[in-house]
Amino acid sequence: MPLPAPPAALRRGPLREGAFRSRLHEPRTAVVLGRWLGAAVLLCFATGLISHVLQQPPGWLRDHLPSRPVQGYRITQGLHVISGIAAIPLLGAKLWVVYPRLFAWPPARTVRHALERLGIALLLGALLLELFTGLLNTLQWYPWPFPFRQTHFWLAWIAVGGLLLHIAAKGPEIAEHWRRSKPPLPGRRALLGSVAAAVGAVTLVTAGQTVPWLRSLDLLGPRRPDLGPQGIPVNRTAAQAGTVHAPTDWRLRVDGPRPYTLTMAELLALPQTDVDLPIACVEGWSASARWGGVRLRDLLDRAGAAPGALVRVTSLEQGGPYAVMTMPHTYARDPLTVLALRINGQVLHPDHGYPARIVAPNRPGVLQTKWVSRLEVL
Ligand SMILES: Nc1nc2c(c(=O)[nH]1)N[C@H]1C(S)=C(S)[C@@H](COP(=O)(O)O)O[C@H]1N2
Ligand SMILES: [Mo]
Repeated sequence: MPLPAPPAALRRGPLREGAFRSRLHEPRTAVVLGRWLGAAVLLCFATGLISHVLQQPPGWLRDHLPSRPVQGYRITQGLHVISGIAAIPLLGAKLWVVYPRLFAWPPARTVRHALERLGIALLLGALLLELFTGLLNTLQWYPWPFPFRQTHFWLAWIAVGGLLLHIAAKGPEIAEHWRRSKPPLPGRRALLGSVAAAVGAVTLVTAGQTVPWLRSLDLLGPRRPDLGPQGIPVNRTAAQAGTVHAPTDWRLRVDGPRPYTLTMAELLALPQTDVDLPIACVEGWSASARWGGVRLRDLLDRAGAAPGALVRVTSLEQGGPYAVMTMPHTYARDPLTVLALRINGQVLHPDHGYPARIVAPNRPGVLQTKWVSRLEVL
């Protein structure tokens, strides 16, 4: 049954007959692109949840977060940013295929149709805002008044909820076009090939910010993981954090059942260890270094800490969201978790946290506290 045409006065622009001439505004192309986009969004969502939980675990999960695999967070956060960036050209292409339906007449045929369109508006709004805020976050640019992390987290649920409802509502149509049509529609392969090439290109020129063997192609990634003092990037410099001059009489204070303080010379006289661990920033870059210092658990044992104790780490930094960090025992007891005094054999640069910083395996960069002044056994 042909759909009614809009009233004569409205039959212009996208509402005139034959306004959309490409053959490719059709369901099979939408289904193929929808599958790719859906896969990217779901991967991005799952890895985003992992990041959220590692950074701010709910109470019941806190003591069960794994400190392995060592490169775990680096990989999941790398995939998060890669899949998020890939979703941008995929969403663009998908929207191009289906946008003529925006001008369907009448705008709502039935209540069900109206609800479906409302759902798509919600899904699209959430997804666009989510990808936009995420992309700007990789540039460390926060030009909005709302808190990034909570907004990004809740928008993700709206987007994925909307996506699942959309898939359910379109189920029969998706099923009908799931398999390749014969004969193939001219032009479809070329379109899909170009979209795949675009996704491949944006991935190749940005993934080098976290994938070492793609580093030389990292043309558009906001960070080069090998640029920065001592060959490692810096997110927040000592000057920005107001800790440029660590006090000359700096002491590490350790509070617990048997509190004590240590000078730098005393710290250096303790057994030292070297660990190879990455800094994996939530903003999408990561880089490995060899960190030298004292095992955190040795310092905690000396203070008489119980094995399951939670540890609070305080920075010299005044204020700032990362000045105080708590560490569950699964990280604190890990033999790879160190209070680092050296990076790649050199004394820490002030921007990397001189006099001392925390480095732990499988933890987001934001929790690798720099300029440490105090440890507390809670
Ligand atoms: N005290 C303090 N520690 C901090 C930060 C900070 O702002 N203040 N930034 C964190 C973030 S977001 C990251 S990614 C790492 C980066 O470490 P780097 O600058 O040595 O590469 O430090 C973390 N430690
Ligand atoms: Mo970070």
